[in-house]
Amino acid sequence: MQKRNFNMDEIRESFQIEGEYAGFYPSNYGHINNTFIVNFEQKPGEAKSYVLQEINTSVFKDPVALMENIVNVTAYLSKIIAENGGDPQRETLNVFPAKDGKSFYLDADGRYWRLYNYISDSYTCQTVGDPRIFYNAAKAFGRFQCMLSDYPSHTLHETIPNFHHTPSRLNDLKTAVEMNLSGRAANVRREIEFALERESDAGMLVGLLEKGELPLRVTHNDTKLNNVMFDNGTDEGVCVIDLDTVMPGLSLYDFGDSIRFGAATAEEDEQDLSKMTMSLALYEQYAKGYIESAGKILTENEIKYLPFSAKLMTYECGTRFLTDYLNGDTYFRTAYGDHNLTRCRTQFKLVSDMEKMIDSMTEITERCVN
Ligand code: GN1
Ligand code: MG
Repeated sequence: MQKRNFNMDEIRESFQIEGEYAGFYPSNYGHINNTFIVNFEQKPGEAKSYVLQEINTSVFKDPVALMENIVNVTAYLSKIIAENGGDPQRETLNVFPAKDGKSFYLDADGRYWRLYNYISDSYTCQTVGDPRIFYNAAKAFGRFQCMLSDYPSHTLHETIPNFHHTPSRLNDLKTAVEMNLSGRAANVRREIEFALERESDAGMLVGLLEKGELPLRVTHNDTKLNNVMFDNGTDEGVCVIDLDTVMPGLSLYDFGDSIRFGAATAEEDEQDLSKMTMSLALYEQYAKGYIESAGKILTENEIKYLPFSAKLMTYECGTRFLTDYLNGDTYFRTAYGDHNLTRCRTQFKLVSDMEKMIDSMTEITERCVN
């Protein structure tokens, strides 16, 4: 069914928000959901902002279960933050219910909407300018990991099954090559080869998990730099956002994905591959911040595989971009025809570079532990 344009008046009136409506604007940095900032004036001239999101239901097939996870996890985080003397309205997302008490509003076109607090006096980053920012991001994700370390993981729904199960991501690629729905397979032989040649890496972490050599935790699973809000004054990471994929997982998924995105010297869709590599200096900042904040809960094996996880998560992400390219761009939002291919190429360039740097990454990690 072709969806009509949504009606912002109807949507915002469906939530319990105090004050006079004062307009909205789109804020789309992610590749998945549709995000808007909506403003309300509680007193004349004093606007309070909220984050309104349309949940992408072709990616998140069970939005009700997804919202149940988020309500429970954010309530849990709020409690811990308050107990530690923090401010739960700034240091975690909070769900504002719809007027019918549900955690979302379902509109007449079958679209799911949710409303969060806006983290005031803060900003996001698409790339690391100052290395200190990356160190601060690591501390924020490490803290997030620690706060959830006693959360009962079996109570969480798996919002996307096998999300970081790298072997099944590789299988998805093989299926996409076979189906060749977009007719593009012949143009990307080199990229397909690159992914297939690394098949033995794909099963490494899930293999260790199955053998009980890595612990299952509650993890964020999408630890891009732009999923941390930084304080305008101190540049500290105040709040971790984008909680759709908070599920049982490996701490290494979170560490690896952060390095993939934040230690890269160019954006995910840089066309000039010569600009794309991994910065060892940034790797060090992140490893330092993450080990300082989460080191106390990490096992020896979790530490040991930190460098490898960066390579694996980058490989997995590149494989997903390539799969989507072959499937005709149905998953990630794209801005031009070869956008997913460009993204795949930056990721595979990073993988090759990380393979050359793995010994240095290991040395740095050991230095951060001691
Ligand atoms: C998506 O929504 P966003 O942009 O934070 C994707 C991640 C990928 C990332 C690549 C639910 O994240 O897994 O690593 O794009 N999220 C989902 O930029 O698939
Ligand atoms: Mg996301």
